[in-house]
Order: sequence, then structure tokens, then C-alpha cells
Amino acid sequence: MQVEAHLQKIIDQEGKVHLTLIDPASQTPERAAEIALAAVKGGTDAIMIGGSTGASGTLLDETVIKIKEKVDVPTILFPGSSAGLSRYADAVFFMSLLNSRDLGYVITNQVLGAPLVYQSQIEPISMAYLIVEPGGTVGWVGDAKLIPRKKPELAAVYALAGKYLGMHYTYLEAGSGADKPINPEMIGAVKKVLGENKLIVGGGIRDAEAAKLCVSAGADMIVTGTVLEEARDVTAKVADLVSAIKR
Ligand code: 1GP
Repeated sequence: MQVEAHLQKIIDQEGKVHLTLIDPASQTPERAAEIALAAVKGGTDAIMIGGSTGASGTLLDETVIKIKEKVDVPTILFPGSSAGLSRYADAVFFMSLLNSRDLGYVITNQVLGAPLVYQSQIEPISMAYLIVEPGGTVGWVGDAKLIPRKKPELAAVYALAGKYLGMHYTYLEAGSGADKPINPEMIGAVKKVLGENKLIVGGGIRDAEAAKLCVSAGADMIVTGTVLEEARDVTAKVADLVSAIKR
């Protein structure tokens, strides 16, 4: 429970958490580690590592190793499948894509990946993963029955089911690079049923204003990926996002 307990402590002390997502397929392991270090200097709380395509094998392992050499914050895997596991990471979002039509993303990949998590020191953090319109690459790869943006009540009942199944975290995903983030109505409806359970929101969050809207509506944690891959000054960008969400 070390990483989960660590994130809880940040929430208790600072109100909200900022997570930096790094896709190993988007740059070299060395560059990934530079981005991670710059993000930590800006105040990010943990580094998520994963992606829908190509984030596996040696490239994934080397990316995790290089990042861990540079930063002290937790590294949390965000696997697109059982191939997205690396024994070098601190934790894994052990997630089920509840609104997938493909059983592989609901439970089979989890079964295939469970032995590695069991044998290694990776801490599993149970999570309900929900993909909302437009869904992006992960929506297509995960064969998600996308939750319509204008149906917050559908997201809420999925989240409630995840909570009743024992998942500690819920992740509302609009898809990496989405034209706009999940709307506040949906975030509020989901957080209302989750209570103390944690809500992560990601996809299309590009600036401090959007980040603030998400946390004001009820997100406990926000994820940014694309905007940091594109930023010229990652530290400044993260600092801007972090100052908008923390107490
Ligand atoms: C994707 O929610 C994350 O899984 C992050 O999305 O790349 O749009 O920040 P962005």
C-alpha cells in the first residue's frame, strides 16, 4: 500500500494530485527521464508510464529504469495490456476497462498479468477505467462502448459498479489528445457516488484553467501527457498546472 498511501497523504495535505503520463513509445528512455525530471521540478506527484501501442518489452523496462534513476517520486504503470508491465516500476494501476466490449480488456489481460505482479514488488492499485467520448486511440484499441459526453449518469453507474466491485480508484478517460477534457457535470456526478474513493481525470487537459475546472468539479487527481510532450518548458507548464489544483 506504499504508493496508494503516499498519494492519499498528498490528498490529505495538499488537496489534489498531479500525475505526469509518459508514453515510452513517444521518445527515447533518456528523453523520457528528462521529461520526468523536469515535471518533478515543476511539482508533479508521480510519473505514470504506459500507452496503447508499443509501450512494452525492453523499451518499457529501459524507460522505467531511466526515469527511476532521475526521480524519487513513485513510478506507476498504466498498462495497455499485460505486455505493459515492468518489474522495475513501483506500482501499477491494476485496471479493468469496464466499458469495453472485449473481455480481453475487462479481465483476460489482468489474468495474464497477475502472476508478474504477484512475483514482483509492484504494488497493484485497483482501478475502474472508463472511456468517454471521443475516446481517442485507447477507445479504439480497447473496443470501448464510449460513454456519451452528455450522459453523466451513465458514467456514474459504471463508477458505482466499479466501487461495489472493490476498486479503489476510478479513471475517467477522454482519450489522449482529446479536443476537450471530460466535462464538469460528468466529473461531479461520478465523484458524488464515489465518496472517498479516488477519481482520476485525464485526456485533453492542456492548461491551468481546464485542470482547475476538473478538480473543482470533483477530480482528486488529474493526468497530463500530450501537453507535456509538446511543452518547450516542461517544468513551467507543470508548475502552472500544479498551482491551479493544489490548496
Ligand atoms: C491519456 O488521460 C491521459 O491516457 C492523458 O491525456 O495526453 O490528452 O494529456 P493527454
